[in-house]
Amino acid sequence: TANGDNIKVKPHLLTVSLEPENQETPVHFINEAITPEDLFFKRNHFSYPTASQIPQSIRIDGFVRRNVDLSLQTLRSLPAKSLVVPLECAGNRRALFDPGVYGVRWQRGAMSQAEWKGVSLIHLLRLAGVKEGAKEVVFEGADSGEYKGKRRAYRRSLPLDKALHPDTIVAYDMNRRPIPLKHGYPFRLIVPGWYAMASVKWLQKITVIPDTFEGPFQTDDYVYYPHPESDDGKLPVTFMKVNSLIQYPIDYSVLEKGVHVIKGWAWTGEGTVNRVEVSLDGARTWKSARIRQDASQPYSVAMWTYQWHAVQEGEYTIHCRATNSIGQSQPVQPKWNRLGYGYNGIACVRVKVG
Ligand code: MTE
Ligand code: MO
Repeated sequence: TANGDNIKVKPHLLTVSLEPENQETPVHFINEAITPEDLFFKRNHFSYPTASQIPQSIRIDGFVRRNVDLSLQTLRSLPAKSLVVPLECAGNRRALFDPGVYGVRWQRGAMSQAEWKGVSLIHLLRLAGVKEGAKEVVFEGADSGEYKGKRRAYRRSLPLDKALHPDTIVAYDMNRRPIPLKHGYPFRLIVPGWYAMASVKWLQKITVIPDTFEGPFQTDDYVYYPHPESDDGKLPVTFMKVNSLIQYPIDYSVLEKGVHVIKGWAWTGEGTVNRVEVSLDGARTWKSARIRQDASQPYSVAMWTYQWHAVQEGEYTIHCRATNSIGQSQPVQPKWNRLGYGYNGIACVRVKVG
């Protein structure tokens, strides 16, 4: 039985741009649920913060009873929570949109998964005392630079209910070690279920506000614009869409006749993955795959497998399709949008048997 674990390759991060540094994970070669640090994708809007810009503490201010400064030591002394959470860039697979769109030309690897440990944001906000009438919480990273003609910091907001969800955490560990510099050391917001633009790295300021936040990374970018020119019908990018990928076999490979364990990942930002189907006949008929997911980690990517008896020589197109517990499934063609977010079209690989 072949399942790809025996393929002798040493994968590497694929550089999409050097400055700022944007790199894809070789998703096909990650055999575990956790992506090792050296293969974790990177997505940056600016240069990395310099040593003197790295935050020493997090300030909580705005519409609160008292301002609070939290050091790493204080955070580590508070009750901790560990969650396995995938980060997927909203622009993952943008290069697959047809007609094409502008933006970083991500293929399939603008996603990775880690175990994040930190403190629930709600505990920290309680220390500051959120005032009645608060509406959103704004998160500021320590990185900044020129963006559309102005000097900008990376800032994003969350509606109060998402900010107060106990699984929204301020993380300090990634895969049981301090978060690496490039992934947000020393503090990073983790927003399970949302596309990764929400998970602000190098978190230095948390500001509670009584109105709605506007900013280039909130109300210009990370917005679905359904039309090529007008802004009509625009919607903010929030939850990850239900999605999946095939890790084995690899596109364009030749397989020996026999049993092959087709495998891959499936994930969703809302609900849980409750079905993965595989097609071996060009998406005409579908069969259920076996899903393996740790019940204690509801946000984790689900690993799926399907035993294929490849008895007939020939060329095959293998598709996979995931469905979540609220009945959403992957489309053949996802909704086109001007900035190319949320691509979750059904994926396929083409192989030859014999
Ligand atoms: N946080 C800050 N401070 N600056 C950024 O540019 N990029 C966001 C998010 N958080 C970003 C950020 C986006 S769009 C993504 S996809 C993820 O970080 C990427 O996280 P990673 O580089 O750890 O993979
Ligand atoms: Mo992103």
